[in-house]
Amino acid sequence: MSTTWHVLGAGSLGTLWATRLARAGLPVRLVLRNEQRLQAYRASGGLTLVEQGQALCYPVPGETAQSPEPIKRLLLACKAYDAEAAVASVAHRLSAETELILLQNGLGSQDAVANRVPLARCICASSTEGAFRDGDWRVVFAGHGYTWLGDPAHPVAPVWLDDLGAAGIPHEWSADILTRLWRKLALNCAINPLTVLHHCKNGGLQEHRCEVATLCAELSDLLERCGQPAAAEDLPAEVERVIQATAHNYSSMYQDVANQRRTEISYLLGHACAVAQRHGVAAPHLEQMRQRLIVHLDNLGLPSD
Ligand code: NAD
Ligand code: KPL
Repeated sequence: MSTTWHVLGAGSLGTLWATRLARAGLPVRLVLRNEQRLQAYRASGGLTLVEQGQALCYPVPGETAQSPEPIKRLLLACKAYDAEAAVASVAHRLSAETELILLQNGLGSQDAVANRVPLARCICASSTEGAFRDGDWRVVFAGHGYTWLGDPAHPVAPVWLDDLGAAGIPHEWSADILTRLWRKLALNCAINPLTVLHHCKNGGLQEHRCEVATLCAELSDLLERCGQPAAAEDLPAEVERVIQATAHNYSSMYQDVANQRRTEISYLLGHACAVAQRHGVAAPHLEQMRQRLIVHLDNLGLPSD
């Protein structure tokens, strides 16, 4: 009998994973915040995945976080700023046998979660898949991609990666997941805040090459001096490549701001600036960018933490 996948966070990525796992016949349960959310979910009949214009509903069973049953495998699919509180809400159900898969972008939330549940194994993920919600309990699979998974504390891959293969979730076990997370964080720091402040698509940054180059130089220096030299390799060239390849897209932070949603600033630029300070690395342009972004978010009435 396969271990049940408990999925906490019925948003874009949580639904994308839950529906594909369920479609493969694997046991999945959706963990909801409270009884009210559970009743609303049950009334909807299940989770809907829209793929290539076709919508299919999967009746994944739901439960509340407060339920007493033990959790052996937990996919934490909320935003970085919600991760610690979300895992705390199910802490009474976790044990030394529990494995957590952390889908959060950026850095900082993974350590916060691991400190909350020191006995459980925490596996970090970095994903280039794309999905968005187009209604309650409904998600559109917008961009095919890849998910890298790894455990900074333990290099051996878990056997349940087979479940991901069965579910058609493209993935790879990564022995250097921290390098991947730092590299993605650096890309996000070089691109996302500037797209918000210049109010442009990623391609619009071709008009702001100097600012991008300055941020890349500080990010590369920071990565090299905080023990992540591999994440710094050819960073400016990759940032340039991503800007070109995604020229017609709006960055995820731009979309959050445009939709009046809280951003993950503290786990991206905020984390980079905090680490720079801790290591005594000068990063004046990153810090200035963070301050400008905070003022911009404050002016829009959005949370800036
Ligand atoms: P989302 O906002 O669509 O979904 C998060 C869900 O978690 C929401 O439904 C929210 O209500 C729920 N949640 C939060 N706290 C909870 C709690 N205590 N109990 C129960 N539910 C709770 O977010 P998302 O877009 O799926 O992003 C999740 C993470 O994945 C983020 O860090 C994001 O940056 C990253 N990511 C997203 C995508 C994407 O395409 N959406 C791609 C790559 C990475
Ligand atoms: O991941 C991204 C995002 O928008 O969050 C890219 C496309 C790399 C831009 O930083």
